[in-house]
Amino acid sequence: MSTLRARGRIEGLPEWDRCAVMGVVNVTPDSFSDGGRWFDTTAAVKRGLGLVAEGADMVDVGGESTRPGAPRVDADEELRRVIPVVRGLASEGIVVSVDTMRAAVAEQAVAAGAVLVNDVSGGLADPAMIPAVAAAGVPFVVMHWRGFSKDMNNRAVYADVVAEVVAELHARVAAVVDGGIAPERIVIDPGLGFAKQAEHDLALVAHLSELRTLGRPLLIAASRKRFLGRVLAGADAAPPPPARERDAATAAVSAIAAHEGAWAVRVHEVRATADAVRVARAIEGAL
Ligand code: PMM
Repeated sequence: MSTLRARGRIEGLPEWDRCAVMGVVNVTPDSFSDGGRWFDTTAAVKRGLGLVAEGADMVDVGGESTRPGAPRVDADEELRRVIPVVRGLASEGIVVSVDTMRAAVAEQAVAAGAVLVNDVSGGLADPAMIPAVAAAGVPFVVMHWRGFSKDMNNRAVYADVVAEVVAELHARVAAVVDGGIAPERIVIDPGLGFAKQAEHDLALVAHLSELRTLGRPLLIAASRKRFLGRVLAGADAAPPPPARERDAATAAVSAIAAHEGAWAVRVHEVRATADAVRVARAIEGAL
């Protein structure tokens, strides 16, 4: 089977002949890696358009920071941040994903033109999410998640992180299908950095083929995350570089993920990753 076919396709989304690039627009004052930079509608829409111009295939719009320790934002504020940006980008013909744990935000985002719901809790945070996505008939990202950001690091305890993440994702996919979302519309994501230490993230990236045994397209979101900071800091307790200096490292993961058959990678800076997935595609074509 070719990698292209193995990468999987998702009902309701365009099909790309390589790993797709999801650019990130965080409409938040406090996101882990780009917080505050796109915290107004006009700037956020412009940013999304810029990401597409640089080679993004879709844009993920979020209004709630999930950095470790982050408090929750209230639903009205999240709607106020996200919906106009979704509407603005969708009206330009962009494939828009909404990054939210709230059913109400997902529903209104779909009404505003979003075609994919990216829920970092995989439907666990809001019991209304799965029925809402099932009713909307849009694809759904099921990420591996063990609890809200404020204390998720306490849950980063694994005997075998790869086996446990695979088993927990398997259970979530079953629950999501039970809830009425078609299997052909489900994307899975190991949730790098969510209830995970650097060694857990590295082990998951090293074993993407095991995640692919779940039989669903795989989204990988390594962009600027702490584990890359840890790798770049080196061994002698030097401080990690700030998030914005982790884009080359992010592109390295993008190349690896594309080579391993990931369906898409989610990144804050698109240019290098757009090149990486195209190089991976060309190499695949030469096999
Ligand atoms: N990570 C963040 C936000 N949304 N969505 C998915 N599907 N997977 C992730 O790993 C993920 C996500 C946190 O990153 P950011 O706040 O730096 O964008």
